Order: sequence, then C-alpha cells, then structure tokens
Amino acid sequence: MKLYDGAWAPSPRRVRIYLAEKRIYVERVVIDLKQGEHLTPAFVGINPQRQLPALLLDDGTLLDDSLAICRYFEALQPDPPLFGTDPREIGLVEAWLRRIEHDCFQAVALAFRNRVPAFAGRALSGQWPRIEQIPDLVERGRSMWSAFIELFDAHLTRQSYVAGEAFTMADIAALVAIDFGIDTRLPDPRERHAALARWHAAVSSRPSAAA
Ligand SMILES: N[C@@H](CCC(=O)N[C@@H](CS)C(=O)NCC(=O)O)C(=O)O
Repeated sequence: MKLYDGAWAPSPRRVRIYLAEKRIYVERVVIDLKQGEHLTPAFVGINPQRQLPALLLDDGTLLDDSLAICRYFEALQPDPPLFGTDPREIGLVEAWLRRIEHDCFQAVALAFRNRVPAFAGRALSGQWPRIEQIPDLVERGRSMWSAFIELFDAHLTRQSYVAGEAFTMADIAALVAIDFGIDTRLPDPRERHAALARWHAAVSSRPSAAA
C-alpha cells in the first residue's frame, strides 16, 4: 500500500496526525502541490480527483479522501480508538467532524482560494471545470470563521476535547482546520478565546501534531 502525501496542505496533515496517533507506518510518496505535480498526467492517472491525500491499496483500490483513509485504518487497527468508543461518543465524533468540515474548513477554503492569485480559475479544490474566484466569498469565509470560532470556544468551556473527555479524530480535524485558518491569515482565535487557546495548546503539544 502507498500513501500519496503532500508537505504543507491540511487534508494530508489530517491523515499524518491520525497515523502518528495510531503508530501506523505506511510507505509514502510525497507529491509537490506547489509545483503542480498533482496536475501531471502521471498523478492524474493515479488519482483523477487531482487531490491529496490518496491511499492506494495493494489490490489497486484507491481511497481518495482523508477521513475515508482514517476510517480504513480504524477498521484495520481499532486501538487506540479515535472515532469514539460507545454509540453516544461515535455519534458526537461524527457530528463534529461534519460541522468542522462544513463550517470551519470550508470557511478557510473560501477565504483562501478566492483571494490567492495562484488559485485563479481553480477556486475549488479538485477536478472541476474552470471555476473563477469570487472576491465576495472571501468575506463570507471570514464571517463563517468568526461564527464558528465563537461557537467552538463556548463548546470548549464545557469539556476538555471536542467530543468529550477523550482525544478523538474530531480534535485532529479541528486542529488542522484552525491551523490552516491561522496560516492563511484569518484572525488568530487564540488571542481572545481562552477555552479554545487551552484546547489548542493541549492538542498541539501531542507529538502527533508535528507529523
Ligand atoms: N475531501 C478531500 C479534500 C482533499 C483536498 O482538498 N486536498 C487538497 C489539499 S488540502 C488538494 O489536493 N488540492 C489540490 C488542488 O486544489 O488543486 C479530503 O479530505 O481528502
């Protein structure tokens, strides 16, 4: 099996942190997104979605989504569990994964991809016809970011981690989305949100965060 990975991008980072937490080692092939290596015929032949990460299984099956890859490894190696341990926690992890993706990660992606000149004509990630940037969507992304940060900080005043008292995949997804926002120049939420700052320091200090 081979994991197609990318150095700086958020979705591959989600998988790297997950694998580090699970202590799972997989052969990696690093694809250079900044040089457009994911758009070359060689890589498009492997992943027609033109995205990272992607996991190629030994039987030729391709898993082309970060959470799907993590779910695959969770089924292979359940311990330590990162998608919840009982029906209630499994439901909470799933609800937060979806909320983080739709309300936080998409906020950052809107603000970033509609602003940066390198994404002209490629305002959406993946295999699409030409999609022009819409500058007004930068503001929408910023508003979504602020609203999510308020809600997330209030949530973290009541519990240690996103889905309760255990570190889960929801913490990995939230850390990656929030670091992506900070790295792409959205307002740093740690300055005015104490609960979020406490959670961010705790999850960032885990060795997996450096993966
Ligand atoms: N749903 C996918 C999204 C993957 C994705 O958007 N990957 C980005 C890097 S974070 C990418 O490969 N972008 C290539 C491009 O925008 O051209 C996942 O979570 O794996």
